[in-house]
Amino acid sequence: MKLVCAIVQGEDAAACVRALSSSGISVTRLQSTGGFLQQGNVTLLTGVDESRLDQVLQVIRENCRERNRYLTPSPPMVEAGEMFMPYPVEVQVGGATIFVLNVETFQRL
Ligand code: 2BA
Repeated sequence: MKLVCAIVQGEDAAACVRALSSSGISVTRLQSTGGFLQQGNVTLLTGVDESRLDQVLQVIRENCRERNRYLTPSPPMVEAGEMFMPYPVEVQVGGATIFVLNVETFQRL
């Protein structure tokens, strides 16, 4: 068995969960926050038999897309009379960041 941890953008999460559930794949949705942008994202946890791993990855691929986000740098210390123009920096956030882990044991009590 494999555990798929997929970090996806909030906008894609609902469609992704719907598509997984309607394919008969169990999924848990956790609210999370990206360390770099400090913006909300969603972590999906899915435990599946290895034979369905490709299907899970395909569903995620079909429902998540890349977007550009903007990060406004925080102002540095400036001397009196100096000015800081905080130009936003463009960052590409991927469709999904996916980790696939081997599951040692799986129990439903
Ligand atoms: P964030 O950490 O908020 O990162 C958002 C996007 O900012 C990243 O998109 C990447 O394009 C950029 N970025 C991240 N760290 C950077 C840095 N130190 N310098 C410059 N640019 C940086 P993605 O790579 O698609 O990642 C989307 C989200 O997936 C991340 O949100 C984070 O929550 C998660 N993630 C990505 N890689 C991870 C990893 N190795 N371990 C754990 N979580 C990860």
